[in-house]
Amino acid sequence: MSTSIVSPPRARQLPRPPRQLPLVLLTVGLALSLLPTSALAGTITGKVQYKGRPIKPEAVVYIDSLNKHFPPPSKPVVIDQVKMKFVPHVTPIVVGTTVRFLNSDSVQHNVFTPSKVADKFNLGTWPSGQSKNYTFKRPGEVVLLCKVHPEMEAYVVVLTNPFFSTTTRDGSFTITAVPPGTYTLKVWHEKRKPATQTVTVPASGNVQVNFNLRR
Ligand SMILES: [Cu+2]
Repeated sequence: MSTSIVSPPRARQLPRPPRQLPLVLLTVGLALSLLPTSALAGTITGKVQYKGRPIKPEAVVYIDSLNKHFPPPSKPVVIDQVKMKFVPHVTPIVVGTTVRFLNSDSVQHNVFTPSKVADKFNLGTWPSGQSKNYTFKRPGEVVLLCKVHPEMEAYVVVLTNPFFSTTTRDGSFTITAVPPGTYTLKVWHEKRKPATQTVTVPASGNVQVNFNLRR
């Protein structure tokens, strides 16, 4: 008895999915057509080499300038001090980003900079497990030093937009979600001269750019 009551609605429901499919396709098509063009984005990949070998230590590859304001991330970027080293050694950030400087060593560390673009800050000296914040307000290269350990050195590269990448051990980099267009792509390295190339990013897909630094 119960099966005879349940069965008819099931039978009626079966043909529905094929009928709904054109409506779904129409909705997806409409949604895609309403997306702003900035939703289209390509990827820049490549390698940075020095005298034919992967660049060491890491370089930063970035789009030089875009006439647009990019808000900094809402959460701080972390630079740690581990085994007497700043980690990471090179940190690219967008203007306005707050960096949280940690100390994970058992000894005390200090963080200061002689760089004017970061107001020659000195955050003081603090023990293991504590941290201090600094917000980088102007673009440029900032060297990080520790008064307790003169051999400690690292870099923050403050950029005007988030389209940047740090090179990996094999010298390769990937900059994702880049709006299509023609840009000036630059390489920053602590010891080598800056390099520049013009790059045209497609609406989707990949463009490859390789750098071979010489000095
Ligand atoms: Cu130190």
